[in-house]
Amino acid sequence: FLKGAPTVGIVGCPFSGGQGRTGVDLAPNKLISAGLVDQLSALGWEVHYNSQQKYIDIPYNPIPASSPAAPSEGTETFNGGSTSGSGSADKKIQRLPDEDIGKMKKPRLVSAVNQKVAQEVEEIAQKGWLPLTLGGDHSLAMGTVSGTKAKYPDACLIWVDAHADINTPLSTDSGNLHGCPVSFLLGLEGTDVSPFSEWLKPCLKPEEIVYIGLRDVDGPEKEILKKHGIKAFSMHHVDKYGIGKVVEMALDHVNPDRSKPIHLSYDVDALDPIVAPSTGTPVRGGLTFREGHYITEALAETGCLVSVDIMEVNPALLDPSSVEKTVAAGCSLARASLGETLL
Ligand code: HAR
Ligand code: MN
Ligand code: MN
Ligand code: MN
Repeated sequence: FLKGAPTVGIVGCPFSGGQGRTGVDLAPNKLISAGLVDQLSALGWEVHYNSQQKYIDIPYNPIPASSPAAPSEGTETFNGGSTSGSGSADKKIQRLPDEDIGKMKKPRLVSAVNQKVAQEVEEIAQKGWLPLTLGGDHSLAMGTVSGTKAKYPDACLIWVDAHADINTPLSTDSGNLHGCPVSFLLGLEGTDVSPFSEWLKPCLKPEEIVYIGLRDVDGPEKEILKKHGIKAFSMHHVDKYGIGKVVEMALDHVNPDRSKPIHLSYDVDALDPIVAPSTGTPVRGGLTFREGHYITEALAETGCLVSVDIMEVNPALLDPSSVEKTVAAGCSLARASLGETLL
């Protein structure tokens, strides 16, 4: 599906507004500092990397409401571009309040950021390049999958995660939109809501998604999965069949002839917390290092991967050695997805 010499466009998304903990916005810079660009070049990819300035003019406060620095009311000027490299970091921008809409937290910010991400991912995909999106929290998949689908309408989605992220604005308990991206992509009940509905069109059918790694799924999410007949391989299935068989069955479901483009959305909390401890919502009993990497290797082997997300690394959590492990896992998952061969 990709054109010309293999080229990857890295989309750094320093964004944490889809959940309540700061730090996940530091991940793109950490993954790049760990040497990801050179590592992918060494695999034979031409690598393009953006400047991460795309959120600079979004007029909503990216600081979590619980933070002492957050405005309590009205508007204020705020030093935008929290993780910018240089130059415009001191540009002052008006920040507007972003009140909850129903249960949804920071809906305007999440929507505006994802609209930009969708555009950037689509632009890269339209060139025949592979967008590699570095989150940031998993709400960003609203944008990444929309962008991929704009170029490849028949793309299927493989979602590797401890969580199903399929709550709707009606079913969510937490109100955190990183628990909801899949419901928006599917256009489930309650997702046709402003401001998302102004740009986010349902682009995914229930039979086009498959999950691997689930082990913390909310009650209402289980109902949704059942109601729409969505295929999911939980850790129970990984234990029962082994990861090799699970990936084969997952592909047989969404891509029986191995002929469709594949978008891989990888939440590092799918990995066991021993392997990837520095993440916002760790859940014990996850994928081993090898199981986690096998998935990416097997998908690379299909030659159908057209878009990859590496999400939810949070370098602000736990001790330096945990952070290093988690960042290294993020980098190696990206390399394996882009065809790093073991032998
Ligand atoms: N299901 C819970 C909620 O909706 C927690 C989900 C999110 N955690 C993630 N996403 N890291 O995969 O809030
Ligand atoms: Mn997730
Ligand atoms: Mn998760
Ligand atoms: Mn939960």
